[in-house]
Amino acid sequence: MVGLERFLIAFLALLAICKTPWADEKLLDASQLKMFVDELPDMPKIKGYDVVNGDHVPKSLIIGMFHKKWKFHRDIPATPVFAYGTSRHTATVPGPTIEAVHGIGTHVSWRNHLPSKHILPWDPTIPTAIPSTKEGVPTVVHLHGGIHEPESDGHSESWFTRNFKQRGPTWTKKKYHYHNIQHPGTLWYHDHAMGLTRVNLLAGLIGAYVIRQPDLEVPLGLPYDDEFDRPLVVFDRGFRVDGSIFMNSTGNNPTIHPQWQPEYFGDAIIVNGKAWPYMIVRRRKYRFRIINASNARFFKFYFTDNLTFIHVASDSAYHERPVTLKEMVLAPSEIANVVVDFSKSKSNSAILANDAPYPYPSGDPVNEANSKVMKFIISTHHEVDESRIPEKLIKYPSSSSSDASPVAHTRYIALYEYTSNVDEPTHLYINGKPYEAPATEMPKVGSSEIWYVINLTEDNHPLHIHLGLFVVLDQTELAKEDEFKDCMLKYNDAIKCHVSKYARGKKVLVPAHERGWKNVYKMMPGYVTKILVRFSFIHSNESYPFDATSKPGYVYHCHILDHEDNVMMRPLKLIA
Ligand SMILES: [Cu+2]
Repeated sequence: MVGLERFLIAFLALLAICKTPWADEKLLDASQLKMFVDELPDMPKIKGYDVVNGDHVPKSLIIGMFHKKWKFHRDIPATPVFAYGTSRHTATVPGPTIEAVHGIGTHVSWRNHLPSKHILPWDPTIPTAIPSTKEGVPTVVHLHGGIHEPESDGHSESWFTRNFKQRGPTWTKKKYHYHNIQHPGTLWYHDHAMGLTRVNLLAGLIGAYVIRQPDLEVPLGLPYDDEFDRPLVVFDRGFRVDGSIFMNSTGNNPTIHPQWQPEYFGDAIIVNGKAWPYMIVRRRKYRFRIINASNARFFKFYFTDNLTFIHVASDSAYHERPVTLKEMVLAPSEIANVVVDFSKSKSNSAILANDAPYPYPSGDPVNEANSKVMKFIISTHHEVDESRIPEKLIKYPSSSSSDASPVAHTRYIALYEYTSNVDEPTHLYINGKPYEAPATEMPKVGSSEIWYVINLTEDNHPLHIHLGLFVVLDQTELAKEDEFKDCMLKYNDAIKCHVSKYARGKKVLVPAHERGWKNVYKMMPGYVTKILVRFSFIHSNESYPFDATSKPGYVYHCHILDHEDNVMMRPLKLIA
């Protein structure tokens, strides 16, 4: 036996030596990193307005994209990133938080200072922004949740490279105009360049944007100042031992798409630019604006002790009433605005944890690394907390189907995934159409529509609509899904395939905290999700003060960035 053991040890040692050239020895094992060693940073704040004689007035900002290094963790060497900031020196990952005021316009000149080559591998075989000179990194900024003109919406083909040297086919202007006349709430800005969104965000082009309306919000009594009202931008990343971001360079179907893979996941969970940070908090209420800025990872957040989330707003809009939750699922790009009352904690620390399988909902269970998000270290000192949770928040007109304006149009939006002969995904389409096919969704400015989103894939897709907000009405399982799918693959026509005959399965109630206005929602696999979409302001029902019908128009898409890039995205053209 001793001989056999010795043989086994020698064999395993040999295997370990031989293994290194095949395995990517340069990958950093996230489970080896110590958690909660970096303090949670607060990103720099930039005011999107000026104050003149006590009045708020519009402001012009210049924000650049810079190539620099960023420390994600005490023990990870500095990582090459692309970062937003007012200078290379002050640029951060995520970028600065822009604070706007309701009614006061913010103008931003987004400037590309990026190098001639990307820091991450990308795939020219999917529809991609490629400069004619093949030099430079195409970028274009989208303000997610913003209600503004098409020229400032960051259309995927309005990209530009360093110093605007190369410009995409729909590029129109250098300075974007954000009206900020919509309801107050949390938004975020991020890159949206055609076919490069997944790599540009992975590189770091992400930031929070808050629209405040103090006359409406201060009376609510919620935590509202810099110290107790904090954005938490959360995403997952993989690293190499040299500190660089790991992104695969070989696709699942390398002969079809050399690099593209259907979902990106990393094991390190980053909050405000630090892996598993800690935050020292006082024994009182804090408000967190949690933005899931991951490419593909869903989070099911919960606390490891008795703490709860008091959910006050979803995506960009408040709900009518607060909802107390033990756990909440956030898809990529979804935002939860929650209050956490640390005075309710029975201990001196709490861990914000995650339990969402990846891909969601039927992928791998979480592991030791990606099941933790951050740690709160709670002061033992009891204090008087003046902030409160009001019984009622903000009620917007038309937040349910019954009191909505008449529905102008009903649409069927089918989500498809296609696979190769080795059963690996090759691409995903909406309504069986490539992005370049002429616009088929052409809502009227000021109208409401009902969309039935039919998910014929095995994954949950967070569908995001630019410009419009929507209310999720219900989710109904498809009975005999295979039969229906066969018909859809043949005719690609939900009415011809009698969708109403199949959408008769289990009904899933929309959770209370997700019944308000949203700009992105989780479309369950094998279900039909019915949404009411509104193309006017939700707080006033008024139409837009800009021409929403102008070029280059808007888009709607899946917010799993790897899906969006290949190409679960369609044009959205508003008409008068
Ligand atoms: Cu998707």
